[in-house]
Amino acid sequence: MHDKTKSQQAHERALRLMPGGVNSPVRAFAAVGGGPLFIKSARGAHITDLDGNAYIDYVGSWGPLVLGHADEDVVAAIAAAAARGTSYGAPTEAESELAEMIRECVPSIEKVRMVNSGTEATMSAIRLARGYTGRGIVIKFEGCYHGHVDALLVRAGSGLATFGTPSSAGVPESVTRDTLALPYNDAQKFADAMKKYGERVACVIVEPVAGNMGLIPPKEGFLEALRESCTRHGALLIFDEVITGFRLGLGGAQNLFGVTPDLTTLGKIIGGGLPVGAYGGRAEVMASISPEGPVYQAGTLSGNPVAVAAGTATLRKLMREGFYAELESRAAALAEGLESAAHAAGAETRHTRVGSMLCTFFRGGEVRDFADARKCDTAAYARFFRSMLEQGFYFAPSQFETAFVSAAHTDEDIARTVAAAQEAFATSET
Ligand code: KE4
Repeated sequence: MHDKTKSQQAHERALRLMPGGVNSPVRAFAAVGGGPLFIKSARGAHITDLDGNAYIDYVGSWGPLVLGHADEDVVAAIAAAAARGTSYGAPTEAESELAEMIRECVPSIEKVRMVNSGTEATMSAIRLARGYTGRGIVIKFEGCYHGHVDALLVRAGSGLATFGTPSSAGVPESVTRDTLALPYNDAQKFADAMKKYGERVACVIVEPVAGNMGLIPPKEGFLEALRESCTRHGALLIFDEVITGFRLGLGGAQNLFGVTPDLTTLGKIIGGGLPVGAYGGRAEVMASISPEGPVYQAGTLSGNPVAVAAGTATLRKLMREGFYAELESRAAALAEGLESAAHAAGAETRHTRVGSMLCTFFRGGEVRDFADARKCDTAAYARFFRSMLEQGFYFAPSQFETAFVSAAHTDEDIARTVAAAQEAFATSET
């Protein structure tokens, strides 16, 4: 067993200072048991905890680190920018350079506004949709997570008729009464809702590839159905590409699936591990954003030169010829290895992969939506997670997340991970 004394001591100290001893809930390891690892450092595909235990990392800070940790070019760009001042609260050319790169890679983003997190991006995009259309209803899909935006912290009402009820304390019913949560991948239920409410719908927000209930790809025709109906009813289609943007290719999921949203939200990778979020889309829609238009949105550190430098340095490396092909082949090797390891051990699992995002669901049946995902044997996932951790492999501490492969993962890392999974599936009664 790894010695975790220092992490345990650090957690005891942190518990006296911060709720759960963490600054984001999933980090607390509540879903997998045992206390969280406190990290000392990371480089490439490797992360090291306070006790000196090293792991091959498939969390990658939940998606941003597609290059791996402490990429030397990204670190150098951060240092150089910081030496010129960390924030001016005034525009810089660096923001225009990053905006141009985003627009070049994601042509549907004719204009973009930078913010500091994915949550700010989705919160602002919804306000913009409501302001631009003059409508109130927002449609989202159960199991999709778009950050901790009040209006999106909703539990699906029973059936189609009832609107969302708050899924968090502190969110008043008044804030969620215009939010409708529907089953992901259910084009018929979506069509029924649009038939009933379409003319009152400001926007439909969706993860084009769902990464927050485990990894669930869109079913054939689902995204197209959202696009066609939004166009027909004058609602805006928002692709939340905070995870998939620059993860599934330079053009993200909208390019991969050939469906063009009206607005896109970005985060994670465009900050290269520093806090950058963004929302953008059709210029005529973005013209509603202050100071040009009546929809207010602001941020002290939005587009700050240090975070923008990290994002720009990252995107520049992603544009290298063959980057995604190499990433894809590594991820495919890992996914195939995990699936064959599970099969050999007779484990009841389902495996999904899109690009360098992958997931092992601990259940036998197909996983098409959140209702399916919730049937997973989360105790079996926890046993797998702990076995892999003990062997030196750090997966997400929850069944309802996605594993990420980075450019820093080597063929040897993948092979070692698969060998460890054979052990984990064989011994942890998964
Ligand atoms: P942030 O506010 O955490 O930067 O982004 C919110 C967000 C928006 N949209 C999507 C599709 C997201 O996945 C996220 C945040 N992702 C989670 C992990 N699945 C962040 C991890 C955490 O909450 O600590």
